[in-house]
Amino acid sequence: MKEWFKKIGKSFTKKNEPNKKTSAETENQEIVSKKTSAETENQEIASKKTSAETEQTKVNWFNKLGENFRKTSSTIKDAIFIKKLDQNNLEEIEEAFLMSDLGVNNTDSLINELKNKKLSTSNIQEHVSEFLEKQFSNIEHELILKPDNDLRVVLIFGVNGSGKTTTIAKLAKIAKDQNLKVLLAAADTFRAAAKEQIEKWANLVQIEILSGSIGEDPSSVVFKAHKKAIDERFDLLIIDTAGRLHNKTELMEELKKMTRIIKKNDEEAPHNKILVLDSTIGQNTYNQIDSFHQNIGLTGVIMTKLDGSAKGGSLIGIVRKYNLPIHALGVGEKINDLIPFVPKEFIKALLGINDGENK
Ligand SMILES: Nc1nc2c(ncn2[C@@H]2O[C@H](COP(=O)(O)OP(=O)(O)OP(=O)(O)O)[C@@H](O)[C@H]2O)c(=O)[nH]1
Ligand SMILES: [Mg+2]
Repeated sequence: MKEWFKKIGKSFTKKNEPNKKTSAETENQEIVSKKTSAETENQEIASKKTSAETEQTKVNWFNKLGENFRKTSSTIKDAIFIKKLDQNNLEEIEEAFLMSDLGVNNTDSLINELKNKKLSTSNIQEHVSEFLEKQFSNIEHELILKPDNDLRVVLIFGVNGSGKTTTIAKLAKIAKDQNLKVLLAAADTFRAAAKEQIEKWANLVQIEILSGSIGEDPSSVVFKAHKKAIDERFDLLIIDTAGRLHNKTELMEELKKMTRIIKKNDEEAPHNKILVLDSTIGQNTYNQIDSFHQNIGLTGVIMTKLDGSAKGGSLIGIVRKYNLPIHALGVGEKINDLIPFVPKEFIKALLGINDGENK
C-alpha cells in the first residue's frame, strides 16, 4: 500500500502555483528567501509531523475500507492465491469477482484470459492484477481543484441520499487546506433540513456559503452565488443540488437550467459536473450514470460509502464502460473521510495484496 498512501494528501492538487509569480513578486524574492531560510527549521519539524501523520492516515485509511469491502477482498484473495489453476479454481475466481460486482462481461473476459494464458502457479495474482489495471486505460482520475487562475465552478448532483452534501463538505475542507477561497452554493432549496445540513458543514469548515430560501428557484441561487464568486474573486465555487431521481424529467430539466444560468456568467463553466454515486448499489449505478450523462454530461464521478460497500469491483466496471474519471472515494461520514482514487492501489486493496502492511 506504500505508494498510494504517500499520494494521499498530495492529490486534489492546485496545479498553477509555480506560474503565479508576477514580476512585482520577483523583487520580493530576496526577502522571501531570507524568510525561507529562517523558516527551514520549522519546516523540518512540520515535515516530520507530516510523515507521522501520513503513517497515521495509512493505518486509518485501510481500516476505513470497512468490513464489507474487506470480506470481498479476502474472498478474491483466497480464490487467486492458489497452488494450481483448475476448473474449480476458475469457478471460485469467477464467483468472487461476480460477488464484487465486477460485472458478467468483465468477469468473463478475465476468466478467458486466465484460461488462455495457462498460467503457472506463481503468477495468477499478478495476471489478475495486470488484467484489472488494463481496464482502467490511461484515464486521469485526479480532481484538480485549481488548475488555473480563474474561478472554478463545480456542480455536484445525484440521486437522493447518495452523499452529495457530505462529499461537498469534504471537498471544501481539502480546498480550504490548500488555502483556496471557497464558496458553497446551497441550491437544494427543496428541504429546510438540507439548508441546515450544508450550513452546519460550512460552519465547521469555516467557509462562506450562499443559501437560497426554501422554495426559491435553485437556478436563482446558483446565479447569485456565481456572481458573488466572480465579483469577490473566489477560487472555487461548489454547488450543492437537491437529490433527484434519474428518471424524473422535470428534475433533470431543473439541473439543465442551472447549467444554462451558470453559462451566462462564464461560457466555460461549470468546469466540473460531478455525479455522486453510492457504491453500495454496485452496478445499479449504471442507470444513473446513463441518465445524468445524457442529460447533463458528466466530467467525473465520486463514489461514496466505500466503507460499507461489498461491491468494490463495480468501480472497475464503471471506468471500463464509461471511461469517466473516478475522482475520489468516500470512506465514512466524517470530514476527512474522502480519499483520492488511485487505480493501481485500489486493485491491490481489492485483491487483498497489501505488501505485508496493515492487514
Ligand atoms: N458510511 C458512509 N456514509 C456516508 C458517506 N457519504 C455520505 N454518507 C452518509 O449518507 C447519508 C446521506 O448523505 P448526504 O450527504 O446527506 O447525501 P445527499 O446526496 O446530499 O442527500 P440528499 O440531499 O437528501 O439527496 C448521510 O447519513 C451521510 O452521513 C460515506 O462515504 N460513507
Ligand atoms: Mg444533500
